[in-house]
Amino acid sequence: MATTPAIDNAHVRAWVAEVASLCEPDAIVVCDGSEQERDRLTALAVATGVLIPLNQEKLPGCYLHRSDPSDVARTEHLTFVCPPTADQAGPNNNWLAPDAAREKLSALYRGAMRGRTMYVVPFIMGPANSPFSKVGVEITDSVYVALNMRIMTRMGAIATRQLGDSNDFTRCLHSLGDLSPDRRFICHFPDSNEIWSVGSGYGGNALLGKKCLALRIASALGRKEGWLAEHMLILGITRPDGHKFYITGAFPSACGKTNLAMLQPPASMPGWKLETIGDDIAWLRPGPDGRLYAVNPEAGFFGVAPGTNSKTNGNAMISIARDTIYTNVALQPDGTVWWEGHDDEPQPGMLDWRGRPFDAASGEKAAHPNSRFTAPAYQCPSISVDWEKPEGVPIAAMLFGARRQRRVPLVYEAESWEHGTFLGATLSSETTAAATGKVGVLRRDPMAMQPFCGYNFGDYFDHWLDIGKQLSHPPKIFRVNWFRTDSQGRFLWPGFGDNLRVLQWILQRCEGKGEARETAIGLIPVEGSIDVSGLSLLPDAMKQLLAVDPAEWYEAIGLQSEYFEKFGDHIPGGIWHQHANLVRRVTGLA
Ligand code: OXD
Ligand code: MN
Repeated sequence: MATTPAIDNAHVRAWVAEVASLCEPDAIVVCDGSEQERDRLTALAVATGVLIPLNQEKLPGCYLHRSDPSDVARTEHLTFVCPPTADQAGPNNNWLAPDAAREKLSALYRGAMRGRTMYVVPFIMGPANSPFSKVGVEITDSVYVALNMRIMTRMGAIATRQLGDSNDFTRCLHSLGDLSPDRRFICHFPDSNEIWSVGSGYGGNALLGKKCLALRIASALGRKEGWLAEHMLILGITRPDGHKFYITGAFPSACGKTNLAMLQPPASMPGWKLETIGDDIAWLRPGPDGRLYAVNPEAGFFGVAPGTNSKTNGNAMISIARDTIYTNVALQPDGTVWWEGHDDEPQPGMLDWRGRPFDAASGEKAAHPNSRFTAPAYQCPSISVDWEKPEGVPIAAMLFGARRQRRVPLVYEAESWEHGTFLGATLSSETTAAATGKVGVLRRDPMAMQPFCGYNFGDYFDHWLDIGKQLSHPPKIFRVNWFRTDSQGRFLWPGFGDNLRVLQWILQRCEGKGEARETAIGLIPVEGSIDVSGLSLLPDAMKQLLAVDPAEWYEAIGLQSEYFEKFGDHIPGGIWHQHANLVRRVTGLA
């Protein structure tokens, strides 16, 4: 059996020894995050077929990984939150009693690392030395995970230093197990600050700093400590008049957060400057000045490849041109990569994401719809100078968006923090390929956190309301919907760079300017107050995009109360109060 290497922190050392005696690895490697280590692990991954080198002239430092075909997305039905009672996890989570979860997973971990190396990966979520930051240590038997964690977090010696001799770190245990979906579990123990994952090598299931720590565990920690962990991008916007704003946006997976976070102003809006702070997760805290401050806990992007091209996201294309790990994209004969929606035509003789010759006539996709790139954030041309500010950036506006063909207008504004919390709490979206299951089905996704909130949604809404009470200058809250279609299913709004036109109105509202009319659901832009000059929209598009149809909303209020009732008395009065307001306004009844 492997001997435990020298680890200064006694708590980490004891835990590593305990895991080693359970999992029985052949060797133990403690990661330091150095370039030499990256090169060594990469060479090993190539030698063992875990990574395929790409064309090093065209894509320097880039590699392709093909995952097991049954392991290509987050598996929400196999993801559990394990506080002492089911009520604490809430109906929004799968729950296992902590002891039962430990027993079940211990059996799967027993001897699981025989013949494998165990990597000990210390990491920081958040900028080093920020009061926002949290340290984790992931133990994994996947070299792919270790290499991805190096990109997605501040990994290695920097984290070991930050931890010092403290016992305050999230214990993240990961084993590929046998990759069988029947023996795949991702369990979170918020009370003991632990994550146990087995049976998957896929991003959100295996890179435990991301969804598991920075959202599920962090949301529960945030409730205890007075902050919020959210599934949000963070974007800096400087207007031509020099005013700088920061906004966040919560959107479900694969609904364009990365594109919005890296937005490039359209040619019609010269003089605007957009800066990326984060594309997936925001940690938010009330600041001493009564504003809400955000940091991005991650250090890289784990973005969806299909649909990414220089028109939809030119900054991403540059970010992923070097030192990037691609997962489940197609491989071209010249050693470059391809996916549906790529700039270039595919080369003949391409291999699909499983490594089989691609046959366009088969109707199958060349890249998996949830294929991904893992790229360091500093490679992004639009990365903000403020992205590692320890105190974070002050947020002027927060957006809640979803993929909705009907009912929900292009944009509307909440009347208050409480109303905005209600708009977030009532978010629902058509499902995407980011999780296993059917695509395009409408499901409720409060704050885009349905898969990621580590405790009862009712208590979470209450925590949101509490945070609002601590803010003398809260951000304004908006709902947006880039995905509304007309009766023939055509998108009414061009999206991408032109979303900046909507952001322009939002920023005006933040300054008490911009024209809005009161409606049953909130404040809607007056037609003409969003600048659409130069756009070739379908006739009547703006009218349809800004319409509020009481009959459609009548249907919504019934669905909302049915949903909230599932949470019993956990739903705070403020949310019911907002619901009652909506009912009154939609039905016209006093
Ligand atoms: C992600 C997701 O990977 O939301 O960011 O699935
Ligand atoms: Mn996400």
